[in-house]
Amino acid sequence: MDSDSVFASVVRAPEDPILGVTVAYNKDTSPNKLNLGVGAYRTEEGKPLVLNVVRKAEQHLVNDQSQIKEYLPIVGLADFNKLSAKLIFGADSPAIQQNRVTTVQCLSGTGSLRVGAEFLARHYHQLTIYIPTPTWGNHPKIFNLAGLSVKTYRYYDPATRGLNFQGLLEDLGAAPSGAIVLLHACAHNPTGVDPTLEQWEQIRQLMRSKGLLPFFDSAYQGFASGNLDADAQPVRTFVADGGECLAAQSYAKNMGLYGERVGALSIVCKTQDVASRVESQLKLVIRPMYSNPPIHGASIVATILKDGNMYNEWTVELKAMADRIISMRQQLYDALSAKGTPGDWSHIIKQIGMFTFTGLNSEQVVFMTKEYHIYMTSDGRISMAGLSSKTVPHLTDAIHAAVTRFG
Ligand code: PLA
Repeated sequence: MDSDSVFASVVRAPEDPILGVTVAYNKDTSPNKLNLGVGAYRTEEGKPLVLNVVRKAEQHLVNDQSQIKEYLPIVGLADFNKLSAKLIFGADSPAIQQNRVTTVQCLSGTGSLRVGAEFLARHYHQLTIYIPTPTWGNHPKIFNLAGLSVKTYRYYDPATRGLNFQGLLEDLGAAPSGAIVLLHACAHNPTGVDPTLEQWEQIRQLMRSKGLLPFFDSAYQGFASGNLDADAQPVRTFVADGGECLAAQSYAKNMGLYGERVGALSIVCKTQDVASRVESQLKLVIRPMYSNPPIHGASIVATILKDGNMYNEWTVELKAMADRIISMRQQLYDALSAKGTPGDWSHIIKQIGMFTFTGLNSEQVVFMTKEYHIYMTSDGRISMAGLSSKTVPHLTDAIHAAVTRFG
């Protein structure tokens, strides 16, 4: 009997708003079903992709008898950490050369955000973090659980389907001095709307003048433009001014290492001495949480990043993924235009990165899932990486029917 259980009063929790979409998709038996929920790259054939260069690195690791399975240090694989900092801050970054960056290997982007947030909750004087509206749904949960208090700043303007730059400047301008600000480094999720470099420069000046602390979430480096350096440019301008910041990196998307859970947290400090004390405290955050990070994924990344040929091969494969997404944007836009679907759909080709924030409302989303077996998050976000030339017509029909019916 249920009532005999000591857990009898546990109520059923709702599915996760993003990962729950995949759960629902998996239960659907329709041959036409299409999962545009989670941001996971698919090939033109709709299949998950393991990069050739990743296979190569794994082969290399398997053949290398010196590879062992000992515990890593609490901060992770040293090579991986160094190379990850170089990847985001640039090979010639003065902050790296001056040894004032500490980088610790964490459990992908999520784990890096969580470790960074717990460190801030313990050691930073301002416990408020500002996140954009909207943002990735896990952000407020991660920061709240780490002990930070979450406030929002305006970001997206539904009327223009672009950036509410004025609102952003007003809200950050009104934030208390020293507050933490979460910034999507590129390819903003879910909106696909990024500031221009000129706007980034204004944001940087405002934040530095008020002493706001930037915390970059870099989950899509290389996925916005297809170029790793171009996508890291906003972060690099914040480091170039000599100020401090945090950055959480994920290799889930750009190396397709989703399930390996490989990422890094870097904290750029004013001096080498501060950086080394910060690192000593990061170890105290990590040790009781999961002790030390897993070795395999980080070894794959380090193998690729330190070998010139493999690195180049990676950039080519990464660009191919970014290009396929960009071509999906064009194909979907062209198909909706050809069909004469009511409304302006130009945001599909203007937005950047993995997602299109379609503007479809929750009623239209429910309809498309029920009638067309197309799965997406209820805010109308679709993963362009889940689309292919073959499925564009089906999605076009569904959007057309949804906006005609519930316009
Ligand atoms: N930050 C942002 C902005 C993200 O979009 C995601 C993943 C992460 C961090 C964390 O990724 P990681 O821990 O796997 O490195 N967002 C996905 C998946 C792709 C998810 O929700 O977990 C999404 O569909 O939004």
